Amino acid sequence: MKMIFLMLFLVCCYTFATPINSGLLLWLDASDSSTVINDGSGYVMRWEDKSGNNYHATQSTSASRPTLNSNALNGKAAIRFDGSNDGMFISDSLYLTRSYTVFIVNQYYGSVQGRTLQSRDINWLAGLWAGNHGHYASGWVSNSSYNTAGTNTPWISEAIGYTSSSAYYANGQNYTVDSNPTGNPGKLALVGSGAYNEQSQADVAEILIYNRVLTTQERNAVGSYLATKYSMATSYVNVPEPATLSFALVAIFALCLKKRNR
Ligand SMILES: [Ca+2]
Repeated sequence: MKMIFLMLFLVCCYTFATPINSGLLLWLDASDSSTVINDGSGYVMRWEDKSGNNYHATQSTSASRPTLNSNALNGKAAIRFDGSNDGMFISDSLYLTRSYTVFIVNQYYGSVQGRTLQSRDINWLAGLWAGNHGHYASGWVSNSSYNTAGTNTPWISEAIGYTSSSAYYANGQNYTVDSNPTGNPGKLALVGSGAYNEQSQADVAEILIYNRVLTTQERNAVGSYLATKYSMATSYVNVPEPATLSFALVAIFALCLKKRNR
């Protein structure tokens, strides 16, 4: 009986594995309400970084603060921007250069369809722009009529910055059109607070940024974590890390031995 519980526990560990932590620079998660700080008037003044680096997103101008919508994106919470004058500044201390891997879970909820995650220094964006999802890094890595974002349709946008090339995935599928652009984003912002005041009626539910290019296995682990959480059908396939699997097998073997020797 004990064995069955242990095995069930281990299976659960795989299914709800935490995202990859190595190289994690920024982790914004709207469904963790303890990280979304209200200004007392119903607006979000600070969205706290869960990576441990304290690269919080903030907005000091009351009229530009977004709201927390607890049922925005497939029933999950997201930070909702009004499409008029909203935006947030991600801490100046986070200066993003290559290499990087950026995940953003976002959607449009209305007809004002501008940017979601962008640079404050150059023309760089990951997520949504002009009715599409895509990635721009001083040049389009991916944006075309194939990338129509729709409304109330969530996307897991994934921007990958290698040292001398780029890639873009959406919902685990490769949408890279041109791998040549290599802009370095530098300081970051949400929606209208970046280098371009291109407003969006958009929901941003979660952002994870790494200071390196994740392996395919790691990308699948993070992508699967997000797809499961937001009830999205994607191309991400979660394969347990070999190290985790070995640990699980050793644990089961040890328990069997212990039982036998009793
Ligand atoms: Ca506003």
